[in-house]
This record gives sequence, structure tokens and C-alpha cells, in this order.
Amino acid sequence: MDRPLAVLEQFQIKGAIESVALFGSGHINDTYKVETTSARYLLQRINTSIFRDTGLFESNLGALMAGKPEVLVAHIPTLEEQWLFTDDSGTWKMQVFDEDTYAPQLADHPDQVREVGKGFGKFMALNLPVDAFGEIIPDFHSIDWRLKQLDEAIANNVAGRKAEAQPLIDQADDYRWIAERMEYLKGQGLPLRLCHNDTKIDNILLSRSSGHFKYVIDLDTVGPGYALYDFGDMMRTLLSPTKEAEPDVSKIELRQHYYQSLREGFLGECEGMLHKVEIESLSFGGQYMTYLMAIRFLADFLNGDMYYKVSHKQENFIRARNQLRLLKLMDIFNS
Ligand code: GN1
Ligand code: MG
Repeated sequence: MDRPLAVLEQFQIKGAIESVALFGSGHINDTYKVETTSARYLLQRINTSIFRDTGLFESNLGALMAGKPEVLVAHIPTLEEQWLFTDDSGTWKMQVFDEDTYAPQLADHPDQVREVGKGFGKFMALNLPVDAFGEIIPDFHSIDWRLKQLDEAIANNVAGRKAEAQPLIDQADDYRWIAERMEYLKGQGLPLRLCHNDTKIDNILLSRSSGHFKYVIDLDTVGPGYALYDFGDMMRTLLSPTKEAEPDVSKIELRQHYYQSLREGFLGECEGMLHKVEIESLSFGGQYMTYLMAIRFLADFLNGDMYYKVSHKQENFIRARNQLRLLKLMDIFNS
């Protein structure tokens, strides 16, 4: 608690600090909610073992904030007019917290799904020049790189979990065609876009009063990508009524009417800028992102939970198993 307090003084905040408390459920960074006598903020310590290039992180954030887009929560500069503050306690950033908003954890109504789709559709429709941004985690959404990491994790078997993971490894093998399909689509001229690259349901803030979309949050991974990445990660996190670590695999479902609402919400905002090949590959995006996350969770399980925060030693196994189950349900999108 002492550290965030000292760090807070480095940002241009209003009012006297009343409270600072841990907040949220991200897997990577530490987030604190800050209340002052006149405003509410979120302070975040960036995990620099994952976001290593803080210079690029700051320039990406600056490029995003330059036009002060309405779809993004305002960020607070430091006293030196920078977006990040670094000292020996870490690298920190700060943003406004809007009390009228909430981040939905699970989708429970098609209208809510439409609003989430609308939010990330508006983000896509910003259509910011992709060349002004760098890839903060190189090859972040490259399925080839993720499969290579999985293969290495299987070969090294550092945590001795390979035998236990074998049924999941076998299921994952059946979907290697997804990598080939992606290559094919790139060959068909899929254009690079400025993507959010982490379009989970809880990275949207909805208004508590109206239920309508208010802001896109978690801008850490904004950078070059393909429209199907952003649409796909929404499918991954909105179509099933379950959390990533749901213990009961039989509860995983694919709600097709939610898929329709999601498409309407998203395309209603950005259809005009998308090429035919992008629109036609949106549902494949769900398969792509679900497969990618299955591989990432599985590799992390095999590596002994080096990357994702876990609360017990089965958690990454369960996350991978659940993604593979969802992926199986997405076979209906095979054309
Ligand atoms: C991580 O930390 P969080 O929850 O924003 C991950 C995403 C995954 C997500 C899965 C930098 O995001 O790619 O989709 O977990 N972010 C990074 O819940 O690896
Ligand atoms: Mg994130």
C-alpha cells in the first residue's frame, strides 16, 4: 500500500487521497482503485516481465490517446507529462474510474452482448493508422509461435505434467488445420488493422444506469492484428455462460443467438471499413482465438504455471480443457 501511495503523487490527480485498494481480476498486471476527495481512479502496475518494452508501451498509449477518442477512458499523465511513471517499485499508469460503469464478467443477455460488440466495433472503426503502433508482445497472436511454444513445453516437460496433459495435447493436435487456414486467409489479402488484441467481455465498461456501452479498457496489447482476432476473442468470452476456469465442463455452451447479437453489434459499427475477406472470416476468428488460448493455457500448465496467475495447480489444465471444449462446439462454424 505504501508504494502505490508514493507513486500516486507522481500523477496529475485531483483531490486528497482517501483510499487505495486492490481491484479487478486481470491475470497479468496489479490494479488498484484510488479514491480521492474529488475523483476516482485506477492505478496499475505494469507487469514488465511480460511488457518488456516500456518505451513502446508508452508510445502506443500516446498514439491512442492523441485524438482523445471518446470510446477510451481518459488516462492521467504524470507531473512530467508522460503516460508512465517508473521507479524501483515498478512501472505505473493511471486512468479515470467512472462510478457509473461496470465490467461484465459473464454475458447473460443478448442486449449486453450487442453492447460489447458495439464497443469493440467502435474501437475498430477508429481505424487508426496501424503503422503508428508496434507489437508490444512480439507474435502475441501468432498461432505458429504459440504452437512452437506448446511443442517445446511438451518436449521439455519441466513440470512433469505431460502424461496428465496427454488427452488435451491429443485434442489440440486435431486442430492444427487452424494455422493453415490462417495462412490461407493472409494469402487472400486479409489487411492488418489496429486491434485491441484482448477483447474479453470484461475489457468493456457498460453504464450501470442504461446498460449501454461506455468505454473500451485494458489498452496494453493494442497494436497490429486482424479484425478476426478482436471479433474472435469476443466469441470466445461471450458465447458460453461459463468462466474460463469453470470446474464443470458440461456447463460450456455455444449460444447461437448471442453470436447473432454480437455480429450485429460489431458490424453495425465497423462493417463499412471491413473488406469482404474480413467479414467472411469473423466466425473463424472465434475458432482461432479459442484454439490460441487453449494452446497458451496448455503450454503454461506443462511449464508449471510460469505465466498466468493461478489459484491452484489444476487451474491452467482446466482453462485449457474448457477452451478445447468450446472449440469443439465451434465446429458448427466449419464451412
Ligand atoms: C490475459 O491479464 P488479462 O486478463 O488482461 C492475456 C490475454 C488472455 C487473457 C485470458 C498480455 O489478459 O491474452 O486472453 O489473459 N494477456 C496477456 O484471460 O497475455
Ligand atoms: Mg489484458
